Amino acid sequence: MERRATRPARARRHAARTAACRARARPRRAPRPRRPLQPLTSRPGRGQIMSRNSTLLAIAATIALTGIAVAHGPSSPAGEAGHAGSVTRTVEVRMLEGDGRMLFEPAEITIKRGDTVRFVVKNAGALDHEMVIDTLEGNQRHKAAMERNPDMEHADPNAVKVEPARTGEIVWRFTNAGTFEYACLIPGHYQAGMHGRINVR
Ligand SMILES: [Cu+2]
Repeated sequence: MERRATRPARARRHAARTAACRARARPRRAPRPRRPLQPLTSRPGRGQIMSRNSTLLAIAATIALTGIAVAHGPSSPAGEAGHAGSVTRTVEVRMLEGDGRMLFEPAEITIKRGDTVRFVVKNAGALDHEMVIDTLEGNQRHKAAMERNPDMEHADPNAVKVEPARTGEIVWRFTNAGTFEYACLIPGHYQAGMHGRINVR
């Protein structure tokens, strides 16, 4: 009985701690399972079994949500938050719009594994844009979440939102070789062309 009450609560607290992207953890909370009626005999009735199943479902749903939040934390296969004092390279990136397209310039960057890169991100367009560094799959998942929840705010070290005519920064350390992506996940922008490749070798 105690497990039932404390486990989802603990998972939620964990999600709150690890998820810089709070908006994602908030909206879909697993329904609180209804307490079974006091049984008249010691044998579990049908209602009690059903209730136990819904409790397990609720716990599974909470764990699934927490898993998403953890994947969104400061460290990912794409790397980890870098320290400003350890920057080994600076890369300038521009955000642009025009001819019905939105894009990053350059659209591809090659980086040496282990480098800590300071991205200086200038918004040369007329709209707000963001740059999110992640795996391709991570960005797709995140993009889908933002389509469901467009007001999502980020405080993640792998992302920066930049207003028109402003400059933002990301300091990121690339710990793994592979192909990663920087993308603007504001609904519609990725589809308009706003994504680029990062090759880490
Ligand atoms: Cu954008």
